Amino acid sequence: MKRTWWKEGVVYQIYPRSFKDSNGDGIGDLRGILEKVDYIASLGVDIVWLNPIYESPNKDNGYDISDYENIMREFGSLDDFDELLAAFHARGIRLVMDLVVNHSSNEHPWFTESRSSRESPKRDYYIWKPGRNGGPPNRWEACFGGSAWEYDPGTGEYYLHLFTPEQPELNWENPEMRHAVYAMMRRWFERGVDGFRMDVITLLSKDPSYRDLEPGEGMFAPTAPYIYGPRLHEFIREMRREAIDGFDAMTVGEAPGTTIENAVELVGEDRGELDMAFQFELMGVDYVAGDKWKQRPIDLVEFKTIIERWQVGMFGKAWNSNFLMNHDQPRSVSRFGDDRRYRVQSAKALLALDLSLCGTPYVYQGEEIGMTNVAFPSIEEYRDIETLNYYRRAVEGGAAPERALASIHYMSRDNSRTPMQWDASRNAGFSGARPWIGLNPNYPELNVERAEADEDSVLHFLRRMIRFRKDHLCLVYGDFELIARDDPALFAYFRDDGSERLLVAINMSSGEARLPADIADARSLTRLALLLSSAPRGAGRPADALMPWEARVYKVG
Ligand code: TEU
Ligand code: CA
Repeated sequence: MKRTWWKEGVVYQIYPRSFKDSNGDGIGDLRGILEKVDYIASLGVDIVWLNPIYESPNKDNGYDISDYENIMREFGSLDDFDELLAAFHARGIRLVMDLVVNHSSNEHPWFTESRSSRESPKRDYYIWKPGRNGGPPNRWEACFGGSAWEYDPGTGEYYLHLFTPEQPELNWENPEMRHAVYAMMRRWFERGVDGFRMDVITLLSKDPSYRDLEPGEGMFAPTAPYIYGPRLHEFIREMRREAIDGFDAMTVGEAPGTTIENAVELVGEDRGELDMAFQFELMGVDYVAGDKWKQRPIDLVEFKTIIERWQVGMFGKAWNSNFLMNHDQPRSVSRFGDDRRYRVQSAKALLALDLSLCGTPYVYQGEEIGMTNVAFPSIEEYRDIETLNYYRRAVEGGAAPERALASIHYMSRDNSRTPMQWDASRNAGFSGARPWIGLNPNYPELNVERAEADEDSVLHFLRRMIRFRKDHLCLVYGDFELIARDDPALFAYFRDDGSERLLVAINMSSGEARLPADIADARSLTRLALLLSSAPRGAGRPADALMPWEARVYKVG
């Protein structure tokens, strides 16, 4: 496969609202990020992805955009943006923005015009339909609860919204609307932006039948009538031709409903569509029947098998994105690690995993210091619309509040949205004012300043692991061969690019894990040269037994 910067780069995802507040209003902003640009560069990352920073009423924290070409007032100005972009570029860091064009805000002028009358020239920028039998046009449900259709008394029709009612779906069947989006994208590229992460990009094309879901067909099932619709690839190819070609750009599609089969089309090398995609199979590993609010214990063999399927299934055909959390997911160390007895060790193990797979690794703000889930004692401290809607529906449906809250403690998106923990000062050094959302109470001992001072911290290990990955491009481009498949604790695999062969061995448990006997025998152990271990320097450790959550990389042969 072609070699390029967005394959070899490591991405750091910043959720601006919670990263750093520079003007004391309790809300993170662009100048706050500017204050931390040297810290970001010190991680060794190459690309920063910013969650949406455009003008928005913030019903869904910026994923409801009312002006695609202006900066959200609370985050700063276009001048601040230009200064931040220049600061990143001066440090060799590229900037990827969040493109949210499956839907806009209901306060976008396009929607105001569209809903003004059935004859409005912008009516067809959105998806309007008459009711059926006195109710919505069909039985589609919105991701955040309730019907996906909102009745507009002004014009006597319903409009479609697959998220909140304040996020009306844009109508991608309308070429004028599409070309307005492409022109906007080109202007961001001309401003110097290096790429886009594309929100729910697999929803752009809907099945013209608008058929109801089949019984048991999940909201984000690959077959859902609003996922991978008949014109999706046509629209994406048109977007690439009209808005992306000609720029040295990176595109990553957030792709609900993606399987390996359809991913190879969406992001296949030379397909002329997207460069890579976020798949959600791994993020559903602890869901029960597709429901994120009903959790089951994670089975490591299943976890390993999902990763193996994507590593092998995409190899040589399409490029993977590897992530263990983002702003929609719980904190990785709490979900996949052991944030009580082995927080530091397991946070390192998870970063070692993310940074030793084939594909572009994504590290989310705070993951570099092993930030954990937060368990706010009451629903009043939560902010995320998805969480608040779930709690209300659950309690109205008869669930005990503490039961609903327990699910929220495990899975709420707010787990990843509490303020970045910079130091032990007030508000963790995030803001001089009361932050828009509560802090994780563990910030006095879990923060960047403390981590900088501890050579065995997650932070220093992340820097080591990123450097190691750059020194061993076998981890970027090499193939993937899983071993010890049924081992319930050990996650071990070979990576080989023809010029180097490495063995990655990670103890994904709080107990002991052993290298497989055939690997650990004296002969083969002598053929293994230990290049890296996440265990504290100088910690004595037996050759074939890994300490709890220890990650090792060996050179083979
Ligand atoms: O998320 C889309 C999506 O799939 C989410 O519904 C996600 O799976 C869910 O929140 C997990 O519980 C994107 C953005 O990442 C998310 O922040 C937005 O809320 C959503 O689209 C609507 O724009
Ligand atoms: Ca601020």
